[in-house]
Amino acid sequence: MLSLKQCVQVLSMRCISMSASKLKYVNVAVDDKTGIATVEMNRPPVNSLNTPLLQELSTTLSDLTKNKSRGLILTSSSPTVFSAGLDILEMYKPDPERVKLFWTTVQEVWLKLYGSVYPTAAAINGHSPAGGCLLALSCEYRVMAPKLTIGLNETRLGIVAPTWFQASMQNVMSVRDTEKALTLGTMFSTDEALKVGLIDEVASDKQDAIKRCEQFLLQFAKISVEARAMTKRNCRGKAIADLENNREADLQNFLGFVNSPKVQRGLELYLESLKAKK
Ligand code: CO8
Repeated sequence: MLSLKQCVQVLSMRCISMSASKLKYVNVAVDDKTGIATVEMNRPPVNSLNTPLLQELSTTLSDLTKNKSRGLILTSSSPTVFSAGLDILEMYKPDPERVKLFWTTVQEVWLKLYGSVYPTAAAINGHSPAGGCLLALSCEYRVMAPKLTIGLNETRLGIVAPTWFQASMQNVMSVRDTEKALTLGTMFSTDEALKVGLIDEVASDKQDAIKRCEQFLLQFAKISVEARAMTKRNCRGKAIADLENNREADLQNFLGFVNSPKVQRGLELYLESLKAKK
């Protein structure tokens, strides 16, 4: 016979799988022993974050909250890329209505992930530039496979990382290192990222990264859920409130930026440089 705790776990697994069955770009698997959900971004070739992928991430994060998840491990189905960041095609020659939805969904995913009640960890199994780095930084713990790159490289595209991107980095790195990394648009190697505190551990591969994330999350099994959540809120609350109270202004700032001819030219050149690699 199942214990009460097991019944709750089975019920929550079913709820998650009901939403998960409708997802195209996100794979969700909940471990029935630990209650930890592994969420795998699955939008080949590089998990660039377009509106549908962001919407599925947002739905998944809400499902985890509803189901009182014991924890989230965020990873990627790609063997080489965690996420290539925001989909540049959503920002290049943007459709006016779609680009608004795009940015408000980026805001929504960050608010849900950075402020989640349940504990979170990123198993970074591939390169993680810009928005990919932001997703990893929004988690509470980061484990990365060797010989990869990670960073907020926005200035290299002629873009300014919003203050909440900056706050996410400053939450784990010194103010000095954050300023240097953001102004230079530094992409750190795995070893460099460990040195500056951008990641917490180096793993041998994806499975090892997931295992180490799980070990981190399991530490919370003996901690009061409420005390944990309130403490996390105290640590992260200011950055969250800053965006929650200024979402429209942040959207207008983004629209002004993305619609400027200079930024459009920069995005065009960047897209060309990606194609030219081949
Ligand atoms: N968006 C859209 N398409 C992309 C992106 C992207 N971010 N990244 C790669 N692609 C495309 C490439 O153009 C290529 O397309 P195609 O097959 O049609 O030629 C395809 O994906 C595969 O790319 P690669 O051949 O480059 O794949 P690799 O495995 O060799 O390299 C990398 C993977 C390392 C991820 C590499 O693609 C890369 O460096 N990508 C760019 C990453 C980047 O700089 N992203 C920045 C996005 S901007 C952002 O996230 C924050 C914006 C904040 C805005 C704030 C405004 C106020």
